[in-house]
Amino acid sequence: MSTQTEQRPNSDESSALDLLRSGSRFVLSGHVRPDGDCIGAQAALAGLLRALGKEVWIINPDPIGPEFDYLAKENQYRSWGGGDLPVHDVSVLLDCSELSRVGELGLALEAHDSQKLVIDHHIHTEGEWWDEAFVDVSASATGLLVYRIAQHLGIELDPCAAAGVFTSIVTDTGWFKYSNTDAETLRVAGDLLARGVDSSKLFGEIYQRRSSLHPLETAEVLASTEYHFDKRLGVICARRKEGAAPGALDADDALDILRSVGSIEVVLFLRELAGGVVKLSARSKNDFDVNALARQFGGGGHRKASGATIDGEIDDVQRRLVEAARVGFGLTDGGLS
Ligand SMILES: [Mn+2]
Repeated sequence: MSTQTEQRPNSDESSALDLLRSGSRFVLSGHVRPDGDCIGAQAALAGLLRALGKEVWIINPDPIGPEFDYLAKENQYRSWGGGDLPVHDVSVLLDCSELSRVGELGLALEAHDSQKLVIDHHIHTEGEWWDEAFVDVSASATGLLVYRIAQHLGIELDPCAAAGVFTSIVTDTGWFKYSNTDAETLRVAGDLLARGVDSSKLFGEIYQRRSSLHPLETAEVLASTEYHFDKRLGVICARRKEGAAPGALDADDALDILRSVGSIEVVLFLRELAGGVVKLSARSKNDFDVNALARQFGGGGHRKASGATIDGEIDDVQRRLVEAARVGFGLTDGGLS
């Protein structure tokens, strides 16, 4: 009843598989503010490593969101606050291949004498600091790569690991809406349902347990919408409120509504964080390359979905982003706005 992986592992992938087989103590990590793909892929890899009799720690730069707590029943997600890392011989970075996205934890992992493995689907531009890599930038989610790994290793995913892969896929494809939803994605999702994953239950867990403030916060940030360049670009700013706890605002919810506008090609979501830092989420509906846009601001990701953490005052960051988008659209200075 399993879906066979179409391809045999290439030589890089075979070396990565060998490291997973030969290691005994693993630290799994990921990027700052870990998302559903990162957390789901970690749950899946932790499950399959345990099935191989390995010891596993999951240590991220930040805690996981409460919407993913169903994956924490079988796994302990630690967030790193400094200090010694557990004794380990292999560290695995998932859904990220650039140490600059792992915060201080990245430096600690790099300094450790463990073997390094990355499992990722992002375009990377920084140097190759790892020993082994299982990377496919065409994969819809990192969790899909862990599914392929399980197939190559001949390991049956346990229920939590299967829920992890499903979580990765649905969060990175916008529940199968985005253009990264390919045939393999749907075949694997189908296989996971056949293994007992409850799609509707997981939808409820992830998207229907939010605070009563969620619709109000979403409405408030949507009211900040600014259009540029004949409404081809839409920009939303979520300003930080002094003394307010960080809300459960989901950038993709607001971006989805803005993306539904017919003329819109690119949407930018700017979230003001403490300490003069702005978090950018950028999405494109067509050929506009938001990875290239985010790269100019020290971030990156994919052609149609990217992000960056940018130092600066939010109005100034917004102005710089709109100017960069103007160039990205091929419009000259002083053109339509
Ligand atoms: Mn991902």
